[in-house]
Amino acid sequence: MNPSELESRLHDMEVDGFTILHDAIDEDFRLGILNGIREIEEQTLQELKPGEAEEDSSFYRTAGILEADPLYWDIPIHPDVLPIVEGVLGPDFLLSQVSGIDLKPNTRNIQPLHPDDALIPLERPHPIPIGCTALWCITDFCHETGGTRVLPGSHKIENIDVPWDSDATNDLPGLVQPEVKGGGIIVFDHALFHGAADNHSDEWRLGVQCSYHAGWIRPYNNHFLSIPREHVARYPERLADLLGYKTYRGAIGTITVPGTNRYATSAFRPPRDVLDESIR
Ligand SMILES: O=C(O)CCC(=O)C(=O)O
Repeated sequence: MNPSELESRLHDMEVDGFTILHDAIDEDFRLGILNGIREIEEQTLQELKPGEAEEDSSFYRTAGILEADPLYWDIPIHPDVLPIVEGVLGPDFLLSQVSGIDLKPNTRNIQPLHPDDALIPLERPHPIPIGCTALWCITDFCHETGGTRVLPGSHKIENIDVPWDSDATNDLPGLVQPEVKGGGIIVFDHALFHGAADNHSDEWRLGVQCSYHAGWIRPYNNHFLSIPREHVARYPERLADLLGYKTYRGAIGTITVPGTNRYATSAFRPPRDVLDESIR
């Protein structure tokens, strides 16, 4: 990406809270991701729980894909995405999570508008960006297929004036649903209000959500690399918690393994599980 394009992309990120890279994914790579994630879905989809019907869920989430196949390693390091993310988050930003999100066809898949940093207890608007998502459109994203809706400029507002989970969010003035062909990438600030929409088409709509957060959102020491897990397994539980073997509110700091779940959940495990394994 040349410097003037980068400048214009960073201007979009600053003003609108998002930018769209059309035709950014090599076609063979796009097809590899499409077929690969569908294969993981087939192989790892969780069994229905007692009383649960397939119709109860509206999309599949496939987590842990970096460990599923080296094919996916190029997703977080896309050469056009990285400078945009660095321009927004600063140096040494980190990968937060990578997962597939596959919307079922002809289903009410609408997702409440939300910012991806909703769990971060900082007042909005944030003084500086906390994270960015690169949403890879593996199939076409548009009105028909349930393409992501975004509220331009909403990363800079204190809040939207309707409850996040109400249908009223669908009528917010200024809400747009950009048309992005399979092969495009939507990069947005985590504070931007956005959400998937109903897929009215006969095809599944696959995206890959690749999220990054600012490099300073971590402890000074890297305890996971500094202290062998087998040793931590003998530490007092409270100390292990402090080292990071406990999630933040059950959601931040989870373990992911390749796997597909229904709804919006992933194959997440709390980190304490690995300590139990170490003791066994
Ligand atoms: O798949 C989409 O269109 C958006 C997904 C999303 O925003 C989320 O799962 O947090």
